[in-house]
Amino acid sequence: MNTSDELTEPLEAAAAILRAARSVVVLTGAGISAESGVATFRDAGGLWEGHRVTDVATPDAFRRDPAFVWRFYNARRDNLTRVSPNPGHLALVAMEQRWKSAFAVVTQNVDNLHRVAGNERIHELHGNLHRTRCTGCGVIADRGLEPLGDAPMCPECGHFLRPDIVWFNEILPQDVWEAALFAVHDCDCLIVVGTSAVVYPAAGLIPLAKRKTPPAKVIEVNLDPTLDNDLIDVVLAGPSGVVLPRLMAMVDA
Ligand code: BV8
Ligand code: ZN
Repeated sequence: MNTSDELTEPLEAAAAILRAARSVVVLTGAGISAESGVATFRDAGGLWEGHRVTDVATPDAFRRDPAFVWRFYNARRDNLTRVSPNPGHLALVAMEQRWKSAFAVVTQNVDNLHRVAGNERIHELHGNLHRTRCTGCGVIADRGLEPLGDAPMCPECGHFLRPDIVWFNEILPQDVWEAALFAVHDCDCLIVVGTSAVVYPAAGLIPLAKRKTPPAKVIEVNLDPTLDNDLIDVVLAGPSGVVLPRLMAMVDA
């Protein structure tokens, strides 16, 4: 029984935008994985509450104490062995099935949950906890979630391995960034899910979507919406694991 509530009206507006959309991009942040049991960064109890960014998420931190940084990332990799995609992730798979090659996920997340859920066109702006990168020869390896210890070495050249994660003050992988820019330039609807939108250049994709010609319609899905409303056409306030499935159900209703 479809009880109408305070979300019904904005959901209907968002569903109408999606029905008219030729191409859709979804920009996701840690909030989409919160209901799977993956800690966000800036919420209460978030990752940045227990750790200083400068101790665990910068190149200097790794140079200073690689074992300490590996312990931080291994704890998050270990947590991923116990989590799975939630209905919010699965709604994005349904979107990709509907819009096919005119759909892309651009994610800031490094938890691999969009891939596990079944999305294929995924642009991972900040890397992936499943991958290591060698500080010597640069080889990138998918190591899944196997335990790596706090000083993994490259089997090819013997140098230290690092997580294949973009740390602060590091540039994003250029091919991924360009693909994300292209997707947002081409979209006529951008859905922003579960991000505080404070980290650049990822957050810059939102004003880009609004300022390009023709501008895209922008929908924000957030438990605690914060984006300034001249960028956002429709705000869907609620947990993405509830909101996104309801949105997709309305699009095809
Ligand atoms: C670069 C990897 C330059 C680590 C990450 C001053 C001003 C502006 C910019 C800067 C500045 N000083 C420095 C900069 C640049 C800096 C930056 O943007 N800093 C900000 C913080 C001030 N950016 C960089 O350094 C980038 N590189 O600029 O390089 C350069 C150029 C040329 C040559 C050399 C260098 C690199 C940025 C990448 C950093 N790496 N992650 C790791 O993951 O371990 S960023 C980190 O934050 C994560 O990737 C995360 O994805 C990202 C954003 O966080 P969110 O995903 O938004 O998560 P958050 O917790 O913040 O928010 C959660 C949201 O979900 C909330 O809104 C909440 O309400 C909502 N929510 C919660 N539950 C739910 C929910 N929503 C729906 N449903 C729910 N259930
Ligand atoms: Zn190597």
